[in-house]
Amino acid sequence: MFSPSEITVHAGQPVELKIVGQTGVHGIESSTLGIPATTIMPGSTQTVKFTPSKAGTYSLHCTIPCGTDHSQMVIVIKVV
Ligand SMILES: [Cu+2]
Repeated sequence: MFSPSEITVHAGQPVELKIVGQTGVHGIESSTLGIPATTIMPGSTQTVKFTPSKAGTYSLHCTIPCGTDHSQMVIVIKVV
């Protein structure tokens, strides 16, 4: 699961997201938001930098099939 499962960022402002892998291998990607395909390994920290351009609510699904909870592994990024 992504924790927190929802974040709010500002359009036009660079965002630096630090993602800490706990268990399992997960992924995040959004061409709309400019988030490159990123794999998060357990025990590692990935830094993802992007600058959202358009306001909106974006649901990002984990890009790697990671187990029974995979279908619910979503992070909502609100761009305001
Ligand atoms: Cu996952």
